[in-house]
Amino acid sequence: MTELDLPDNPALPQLFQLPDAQLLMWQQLFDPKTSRQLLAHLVQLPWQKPAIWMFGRMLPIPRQQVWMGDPHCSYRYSGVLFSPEPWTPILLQVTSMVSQLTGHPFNCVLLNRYDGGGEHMGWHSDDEPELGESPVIASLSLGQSRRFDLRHKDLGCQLQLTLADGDLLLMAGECQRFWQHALPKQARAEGTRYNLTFRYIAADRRNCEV
Ligand SMILES: O=C(O)CCC(=O)C(=O)O
Ligand SMILES: [Mn+2]
Repeated sequence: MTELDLPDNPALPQLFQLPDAQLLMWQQLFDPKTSRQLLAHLVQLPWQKPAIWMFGRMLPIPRQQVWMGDPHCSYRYSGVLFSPEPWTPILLQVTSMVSQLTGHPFNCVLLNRYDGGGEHMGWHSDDEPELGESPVIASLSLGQSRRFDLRHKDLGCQLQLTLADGDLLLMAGECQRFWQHALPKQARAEGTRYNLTFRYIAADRRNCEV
């Protein structure tokens, strides 16, 4: 299978009115068959649990990941430089659909895999220098539903969302400058969840291997 049957006319997104951020969510983008096909593709990717700097030590991340994108899209994350896996035709197709739907270009994707509710991602912003001044991040969830939290860095307001199979969340505007987000542990969420965060790295912002 090299092509998915992707929706060409999805419903309009929900808009969240937040200070200092533009947040849009398209719910349940895929029919069950397409979602199963995409999951079957994701399972086959070369998942890794690299060690990164956390709490002053090199520790394995509490999830698995794959970094994929155009050849220049190296990405430095918590002290480690990741070189991109080449695009698979299916993920290139999904990326192009996400770009078309959101109106933003994307040329790389961080794929995360959470095997059960103990796997998680701590509070952070996607504000690495290679992503530019105001990064636009599109986040596609598949599989197990999980809670997703956002908090404003100065105002103290919080938002809790549930991200379910096929949901696409767009974090735009100044979201990465003023807000942090996290995928907390969730004891009863036993199934595997995949999340794809689409990003854009300009060719002149590429990382140097020094
Ligand atoms: O799994 C999620 O929903 C969050 C992923 C995320 O924040 C990231 O990849 O930077
Ligand atoms: Mn993030």
